[in-house]
Amino acid sequence: MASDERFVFIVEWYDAAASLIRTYNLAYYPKDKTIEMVDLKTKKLFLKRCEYPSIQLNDLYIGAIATVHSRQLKIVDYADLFTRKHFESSKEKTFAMIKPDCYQHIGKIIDIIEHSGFVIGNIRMAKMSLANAEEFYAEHKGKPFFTNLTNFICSDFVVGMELVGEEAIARWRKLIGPTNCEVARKEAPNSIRAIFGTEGVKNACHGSDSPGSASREIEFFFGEKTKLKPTAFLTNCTSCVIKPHIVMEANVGKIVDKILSEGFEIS
Ligand code: 3AN
Repeated sequence: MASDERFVFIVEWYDAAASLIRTYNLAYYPKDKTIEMVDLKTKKLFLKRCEYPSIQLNDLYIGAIATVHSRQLKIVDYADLFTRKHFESSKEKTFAMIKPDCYQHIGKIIDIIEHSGFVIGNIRMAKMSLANAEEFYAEHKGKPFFTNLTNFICSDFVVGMELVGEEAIARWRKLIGPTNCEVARKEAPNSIRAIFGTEGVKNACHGSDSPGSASREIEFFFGEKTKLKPTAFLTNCTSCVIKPHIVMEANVGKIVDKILSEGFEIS
């Protein structure tokens, strides 16, 4: 690693007091794990180069939120060609979905994801309507399993995730295994579908099959125009906040699993 190597991103911070969005360059120096910020409007140093252990290289990608001194900074772009080349060659996004048959295993599946080199860039629960499910699986319209599949997908909660990592699309598909769970149990016994799936339709998880599908499916779930409704019951509930160190230590799945195995529902 070159001693002066640094990755620079353009980040935005919404300054509520002034009601405006401020933009900065956020530089990360891998050698000594330090960061530095420059205000893009005034061109002045905003944060002197310093150690900032809660930000690691894995946390830096387009769309991520980096919290620096209580400011939530949204990473919106690369600030130089070196950074763009480095990140675009290695990082990819995919869309993963835990299907209704695996509600009870959400924590276990998140745990597998956390320990397989992915960053969970975004996650939400959804209860699809039939129209949502038919739109999501539009490419399968007319196939013999389409009605079964769409009825099943809207039968209960699903969890959608944007996964970020090297070759995320291919790696997530390998991790979930063959479509048919019986085939998965024979050919890829450690895959998620082999372990948690039942048959063809009830096969535990979904994974995008191409960069185009990944963008479309991420937009479908997380885009501003998403048609998916919030799922929170808001009655007889409590709120659980999983703190950042748990995310960094890849222990979110274990906590979710504990919550579900204690008999709580997550809405
Ligand atoms: P995959 O999810 O493995 O990429 P696709 O995209 O061919 O598979 O199919 C989408 C979903 O449709 C599958 N996850 C599965 O739930 C269902 N499906 C696909 N093929 C069959 C089949 N032959 N019988 C029943 N369900 C199927």
